[in-house]
Amino acid sequence: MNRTRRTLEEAAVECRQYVVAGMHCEHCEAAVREEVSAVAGVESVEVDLETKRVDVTGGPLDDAAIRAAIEEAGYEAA
Ligand SMILES: [Cu+2]
Repeated sequence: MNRTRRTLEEAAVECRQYVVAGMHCEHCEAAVREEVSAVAGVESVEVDLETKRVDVTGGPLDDAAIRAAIEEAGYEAA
């Protein structure tokens, strides 16, 4: 067990939250998930259709690239 290394790895993980108002069904969710998942650094994408929230985890995360990916899927991130 190497505690120091583990701590550094955990510190590199960040989570960003977006609200994507146009999502209304599983097709929308899949489209956003697919585009955002393809962004460098992204490890997981959680979509909540009810609250229109998209939680992106990974690191380092590029906010502009994630927003561009959401737009690429046909939606707009707030
Ligand atoms: Cu839809």
